[in-house]
Amino acid sequence: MKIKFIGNMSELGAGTRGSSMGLDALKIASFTLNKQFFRKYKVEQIPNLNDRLFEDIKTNTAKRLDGIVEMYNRISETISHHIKKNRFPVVIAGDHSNAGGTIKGIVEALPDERLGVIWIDAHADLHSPYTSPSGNVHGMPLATAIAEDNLECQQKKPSSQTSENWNIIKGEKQRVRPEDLFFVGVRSTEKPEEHLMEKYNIPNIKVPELTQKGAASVGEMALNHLKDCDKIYVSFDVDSLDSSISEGTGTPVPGGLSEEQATQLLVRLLSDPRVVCLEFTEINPVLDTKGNVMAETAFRILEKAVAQIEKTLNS
Ligand SMILES: [Mn+2]
Repeated sequence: MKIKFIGNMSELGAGTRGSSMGLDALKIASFTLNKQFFRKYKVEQIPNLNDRLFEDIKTNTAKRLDGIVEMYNRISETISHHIKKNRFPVVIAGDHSNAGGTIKGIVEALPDERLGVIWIDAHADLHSPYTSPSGNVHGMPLATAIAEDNLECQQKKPSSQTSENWNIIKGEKQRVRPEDLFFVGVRSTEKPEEHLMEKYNIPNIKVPELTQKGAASVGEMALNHLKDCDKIYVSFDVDSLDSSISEGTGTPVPGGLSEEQATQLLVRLLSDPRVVCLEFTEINPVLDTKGNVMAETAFRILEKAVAQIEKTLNS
């Protein structure tokens, strides 16, 4: 099995512009840090629809959802193709809405396997068009994975076109069971998301607890929690990192992980051969007030994570 790098620079789901530059920012970071990483790992790009950002927003409860429906298909086709060819996709994505397409692709490639998801993020990303205050779809990917409208907490009335498109990206059946989700670092949530986290008893290891227990043992906890899953997807939103490191991401939040904690956590998770895909997302150099610090930090974490994937694949 070999690693396959995939660039998916769609930023249709974000509320601020610039995460489509995340991969370029990582490449620049590799030059700054004098690393040959991207000489070894060539990146296959999924064509995006970011030109649609110049068009008016027609669907306020789920902005640019028509484009995101199309992206879900492009992403899932690419991801499932590589997994079927026995490759390990490492995805560098623009905004986090794309992760819903990645999950769709994994499930399409492995329809008989039970997929667990470890979501390392400041946010729960469990909103739907019925609950989202902003309408930004990067807050909704996990709701598509567990096929959840959350009507118990309904606050918005989407148009019929939005509901139709939402039903399309949710798919006909649930791709991931809610009990197979595991959160690390989630610390900025809204009521409707908290309702689902309680309802489904989704574990969330916040940073103080992680600091106390150690990042590696939290990784162990997550893997144990998903003991009944055949395969695991790890999604790393860089806003899980503490905002004092860098604000080079769409929605930075204080009280996050240190670089070392994120690295240790990912290395522990990726030592489990059940992990089939890793995604890094929401690096936004346009918002980075310190230069390219977010991408440089993410690059160092990525390099160690990928080294662990190589080790696990070769053992
Ligand atoms: Mn996220």
